[in-house]
Amino acid sequence: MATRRFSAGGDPDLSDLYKDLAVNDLQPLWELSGLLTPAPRTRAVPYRWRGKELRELGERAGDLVPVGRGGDRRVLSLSNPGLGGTPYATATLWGAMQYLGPKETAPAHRHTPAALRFVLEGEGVWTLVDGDPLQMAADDLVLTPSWTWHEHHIPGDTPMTWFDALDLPLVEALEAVFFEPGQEPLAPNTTAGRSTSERRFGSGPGLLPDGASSTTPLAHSPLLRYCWADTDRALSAQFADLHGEAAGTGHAHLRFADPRTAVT
Ligand code: 1HN
Repeated sequence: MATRRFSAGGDPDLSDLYKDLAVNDLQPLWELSGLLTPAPRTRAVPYRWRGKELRELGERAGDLVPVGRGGDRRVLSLSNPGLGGTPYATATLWGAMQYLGPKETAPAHRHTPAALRFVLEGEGVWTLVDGDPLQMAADDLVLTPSWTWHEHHIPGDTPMTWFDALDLPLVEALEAVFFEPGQEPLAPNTTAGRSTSERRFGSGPGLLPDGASSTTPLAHSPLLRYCWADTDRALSAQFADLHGEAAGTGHAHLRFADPRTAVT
């Protein structure tokens, strides 16, 4: 019997009923409150984690904690003070700072939560996503869709930091988390060329390989790296063009979209 007992207010018949309900793992809706609220209850609070501290603490972890089997990643998760000690930035999103040092490799694995990464500083990391090597440089956006194999490499001498966002809390709430470790990683100093993903789908606006329609059976964008040079150029062009109301706001706005469908 795992259910709550409810007060019958001195009515012996009702008390019997409530006892039997509890024995049968049932709960009376008329005694429950707070299930349906007029508006969503949000537990996460607005909070700021400062980049300076994140970077310093990441570096210290880099000196003390190896990357390898076990944690697999040297990651500091943003733990929202409103969420009672869970390692989550919000009720549905994981946010974290990842630090990888010179000549290090974070081994291959895959999981159902999807990840996106914004590179904060450095260059020279490449991430292998389902066998496709994506270079990561400052301000790039890199996607690691659900259940794709991924591993990170720094063949050179410069450490790198990037921001990881995953839908892990949401997938966990759906009881749909699966994780699988991969093969042993390639040699740490292996370098990589340009990704197939970018060669095929990153040629420019409106340019797609013939036959790559929205019906291509891929549940995620086939473009896995949105490099900052492209984003910067598009933002600058839009900014230069602002007129009327938009000029007053001074904001250029872009959406990262699946190039096949222009849907996020
Ligand atoms: C993960 O796989 C990475 O691959 C980073 O870099 C952060 C946080 C929770 C679960 C898996 C990565 C992660 C993660």
